[in-house]
Amino acid sequence: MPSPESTAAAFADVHGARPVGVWSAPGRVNLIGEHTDYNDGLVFPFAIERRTWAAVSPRQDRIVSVRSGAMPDAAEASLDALGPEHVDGWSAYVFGVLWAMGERGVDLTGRTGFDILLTSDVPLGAGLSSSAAIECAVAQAVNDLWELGLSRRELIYICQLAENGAVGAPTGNMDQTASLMGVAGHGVLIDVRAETADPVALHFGDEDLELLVIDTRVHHEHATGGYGERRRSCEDGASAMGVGSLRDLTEGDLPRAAEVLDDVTFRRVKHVVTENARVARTAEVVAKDGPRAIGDLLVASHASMRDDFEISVPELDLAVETALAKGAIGARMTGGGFGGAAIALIDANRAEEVGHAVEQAFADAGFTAPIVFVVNPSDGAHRDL
Ligand code: GAF
Repeated sequence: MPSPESTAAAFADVHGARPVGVWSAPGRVNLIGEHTDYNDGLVFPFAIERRTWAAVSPRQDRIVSVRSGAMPDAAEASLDALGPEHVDGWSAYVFGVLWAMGERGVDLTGRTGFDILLTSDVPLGAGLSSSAAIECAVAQAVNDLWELGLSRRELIYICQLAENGAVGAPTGNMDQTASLMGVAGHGVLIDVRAETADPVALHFGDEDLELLVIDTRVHHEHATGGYGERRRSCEDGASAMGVGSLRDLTEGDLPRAAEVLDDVTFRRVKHVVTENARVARTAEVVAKDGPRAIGDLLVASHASMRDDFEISVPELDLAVETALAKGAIGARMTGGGFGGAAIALIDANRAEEVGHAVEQAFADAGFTAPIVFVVNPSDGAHRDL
């Protein structure tokens, strides 16, 4: 597993000197609130202990040179040519952040570039925001090195713009918010419209609970495919209902929505409206009655994504059903869908049994073996060395 020190050592091996600093940012799990962020809604993720580290030193010229432990060849771009038309591939996450800084008003003229080396233990394509972890680690590093003094809120928007504009994935900003605002032991209750991100204690450990991630290894891409299509359905639904965004609707509007909208658009809208209500309820319940009381909300969220938003896949459904059958308090798919991971909230002493049961169920169904691991709510982006 990489660490700040191993990342600095890898940098020194390549560049012949230690980096001036190492920064890191985490992946995230979303506890509840899916496809609500780009609808101005409510989301309740937490940062996980799996992180991306960025070892960085300034250069004398205008080149940004990026190496990753996974891909040893350096990718290079000039600070004069960082836009989406100049960069592609995984390094777009890095160059995209610098481009987005320029788009949001950071003056890039007269600045010098960097050498960056990245390491990570956030699994790729598992729906745990490996991309946001890269963006946020780099944004934090550049903010410090160039002494920009940008707020975490501004870094969220910069990293979201990198994802939308440079990588081309039409996402909201849940992932970047969780990665930048995470607090150990807490979920981050995000109200996208109000631009707030408040820590809420989760108390999993105090209640002898663990949060299992079941990575189905069905890979998903948000730059292509169903994610953008779902987003357009939400925008069409809001417009047909005469509101600026689905955040303006409540469950009381659903009977009218059923009359106004076609069946598919109605079910997309229903998911988002009911999911916002479930997020608000989850935050209330976890604070008042503790995490054991949120199971039904997690289960209802999964059903809504499976039946109304239609973003689950058989592997995610099987992971959820098996975990629940083995006594999980709640379980649901997490992230954008069409693959990726499910989560299960479970008594710590049953976690291993549940993991084995899911592996067996996948083998019986002829699915690729899943990867099952525990995650803990962790701190957001920071400087390590
Ligand atoms: C992905 C996106 F990046 C987020 O912005 C969010 O929309 C999520 O899917 C679905 O809730 O992680």
